[in-house]
Amino acid sequence: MSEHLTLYPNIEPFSQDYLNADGHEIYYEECGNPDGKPAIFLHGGPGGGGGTNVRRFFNPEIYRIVVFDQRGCGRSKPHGCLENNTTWDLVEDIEKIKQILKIEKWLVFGGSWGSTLSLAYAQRYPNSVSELVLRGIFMLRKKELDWFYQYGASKIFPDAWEKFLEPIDKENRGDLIGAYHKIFDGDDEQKKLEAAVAWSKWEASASTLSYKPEIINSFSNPKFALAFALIENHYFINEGFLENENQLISTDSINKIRHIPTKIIQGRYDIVCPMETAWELYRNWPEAELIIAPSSGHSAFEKEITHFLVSATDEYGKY
Ligand code: STX
Repeated sequence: MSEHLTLYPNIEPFSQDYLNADGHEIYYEECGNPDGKPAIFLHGGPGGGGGTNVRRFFNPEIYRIVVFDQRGCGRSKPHGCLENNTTWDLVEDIEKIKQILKIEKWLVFGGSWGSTLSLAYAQRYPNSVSELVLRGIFMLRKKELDWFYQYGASKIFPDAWEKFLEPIDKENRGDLIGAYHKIFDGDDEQKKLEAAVAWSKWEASASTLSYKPEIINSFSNPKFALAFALIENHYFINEGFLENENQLISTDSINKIRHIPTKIIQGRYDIVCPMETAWELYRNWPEAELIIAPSSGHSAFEKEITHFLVSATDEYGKY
């Protein structure tokens, strides 16, 4: 690709507020054109937070861009709170924010865990969704968790993997998500923090095709790492709070959203969420468009991936 589309310039929100629900204060903001086409950005992790760069995937003159920080992370409070924090709580939060903002339908944009949550939301509220832009597909099935947290990705990033193993005693390494959970659920705050940073750095190390120390550093920030690691681990231990692990990909579920214009954007060399999952989704949903970024990893900020994401919102911005 010779010319890449890049992120739109940074902009400030024109509104910011909190949704109060079940003891959580859930941050949300609007950016761009108040009269524009509504879109919501669903961040990854779970526990990653939205941040200020994700607005930039949308043309601010065309879109009314909504970003929210899922329960317990980013600018939402209490930070790291796992109570009343499930996939279906988040799905209800999204629908409530939509109602508060008097939006009828919106484009739903999500990568990684954001793609999981986008599917869960669209299948629960298909009439709320005008289009889907999904990246780095993750469906939280056992084989996907095993690949990244037990055996698989370890072969490609053995150096980073060694550091991920460090907080866990040798005899407990047969179930790493479980072993991390024991630490996160315990009382040793120092150990918890060290483990959270190790957990978070592992994911950062594998997220980009080439080595990006600045990304690894930002994931090491203790405040970020604690919410990110605790929330991810909580969702994984609970198998995403899904009825069964094929809930999001089953034909019955896809039938509910088959008619929604959808683009699936996937890095060929995504090590966090390998392309097999995107392929299986597309196999069950041929009406969706699958776009493979041929020389990219997982991150939305990989050059090609950013190009395809911006190109997708530009195209859907015409309708
Ligand atoms: N978690 C993948 C995921 O959703 C298994 C994810 N990875 N990194 C992120 O999200 C952030 C960039 C949002 C931190």
